Amino acid sequence: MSPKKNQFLFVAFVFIVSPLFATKAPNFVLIYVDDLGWADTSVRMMKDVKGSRSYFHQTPALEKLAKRGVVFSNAYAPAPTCTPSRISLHYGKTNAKLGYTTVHDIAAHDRGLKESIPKDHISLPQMFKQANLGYVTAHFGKGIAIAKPQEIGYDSHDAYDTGDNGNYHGEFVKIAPVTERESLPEDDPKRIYSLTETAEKFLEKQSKSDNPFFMVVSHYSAHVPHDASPHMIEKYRNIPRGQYCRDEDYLDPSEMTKSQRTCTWRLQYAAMVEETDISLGRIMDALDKHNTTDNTYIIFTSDNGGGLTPNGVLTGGKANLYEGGIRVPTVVAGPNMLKDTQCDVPITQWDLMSTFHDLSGSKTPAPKGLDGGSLREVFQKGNNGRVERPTPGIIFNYPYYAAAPINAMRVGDYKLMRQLNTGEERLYNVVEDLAERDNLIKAKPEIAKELAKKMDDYLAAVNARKIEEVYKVRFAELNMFKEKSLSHEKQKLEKVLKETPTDKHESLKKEYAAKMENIAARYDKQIEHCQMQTLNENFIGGNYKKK
Ligand SMILES: [Ca+2]
Repeated sequence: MSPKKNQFLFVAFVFIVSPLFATKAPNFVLIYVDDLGWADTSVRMMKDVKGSRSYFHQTPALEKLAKRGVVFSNAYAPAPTCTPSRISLHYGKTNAKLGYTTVHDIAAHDRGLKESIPKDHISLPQMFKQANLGYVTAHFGKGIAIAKPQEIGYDSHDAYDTGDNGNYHGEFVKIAPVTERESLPEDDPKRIYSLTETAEKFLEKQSKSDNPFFMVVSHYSAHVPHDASPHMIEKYRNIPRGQYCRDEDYLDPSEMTKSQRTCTWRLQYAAMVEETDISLGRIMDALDKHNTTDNTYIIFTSDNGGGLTPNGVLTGGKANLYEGGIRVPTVVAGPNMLKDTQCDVPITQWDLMSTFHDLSGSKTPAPKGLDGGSLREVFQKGNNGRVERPTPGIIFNYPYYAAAPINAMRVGDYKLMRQLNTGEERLYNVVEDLAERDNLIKAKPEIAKELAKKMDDYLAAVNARKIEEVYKVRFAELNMFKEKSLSHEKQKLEKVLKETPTDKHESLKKEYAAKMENIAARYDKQIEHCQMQTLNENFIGGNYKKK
């Protein structure tokens, strides 16, 4: 056999039998942090904006990831709170289309979305399965609230028997029964370390398989109640004081109120953010160890804007639609991506479904009705790339009954916000005016009109909830809760009366009458609060009196 022929046969042999020579579908690791603000990490989200990072918190692993990849300066969470963001990310569609827009979205209930799986929509893990490329999917940590991970198609998960993994799983070893609740050990604050170990084990297992994977590591950090390792808190006590730190942050925890210790203690918050970053570092190390870094996309981001420390130069935070509530720290690294680059093209988390579908190489058509576009071009070309979406912009639908209800839309450099109680509109150029100080509604009426039309057309097309409907359903819900509670007490009284001698009936009746009065008063207060909320004219906040 001639050497040439021999060589040909060898190549043919390797090509046919060795998976090493086949192009393997890439892996995806999504690190989803809870309530982490835009300027909460030590990575500048914008190279020329000083106030786009924290000068106190230290997140060296994210710095390393940023060097390996792209920092997205204009990356948006789908919503300003947890649940709607998680649902939108998982289905690649806007909250307006999915009909799930707020935490405890009562209006979603009669659309079949509450406590159930969104009907007629394909989830991320289901999309990966449909690709027929052998993807193994895993979800560890905080869930998506309306379904357990296994119910929306994840192969591997750490879901508990008692409902979806909610905030309590970042606090207790076991949730139910309530009497057996036990706090997580001191060395596992917010379950950060055990969650990391679960992810590491999954990566170890996958390293022995030829199947590509999609893994979500969904942190309970940095949601309240905050927690961190004592040694890490001490580290922050002993480094130069941070920009946002106050005297009270340097008290001994024994001198603090419970609320200070768990919700506002900024040394602890910094420590918790760093420990979350340690987790990212360990996952990056595990990928290196298994030689999978080169074929793995790592997406690091947050489900909504920061709720504690100010979001750098941005206005607002969690639960409102100023940039501080929706713009989130986002860093992505992976195969064929630019390195150490900042990309300013606006992106949102409902783009991830289209992106993963595209990058996986799936030949199965993408799920129907997606609102996102593939980020392939911006991953590879940065600001020279484009994101093609079927939807004409990034749209936020937040008809909330317990805070300022707002719809907003970002198109190009502009963002239009509309207060749903009053119809008042505000327009900002969020590129030139990051802090949204200069309302351009009078100066640029044509742009405002164009954005308003796009927003209204889209919302009408997807039959988005109107605020009036949301209030109506909320009032009905509160009245239903009130009636149920009262009737429950009444039944209890009737049962007790049957089991008790008649001479004690009068006092029992009085006791229950007082109880029922309290219950009624409690619900009446909530109903009154919601009534006042209908008068809320603000763009930020739940207090209708604030201007
Ligand atoms: Ca959140």
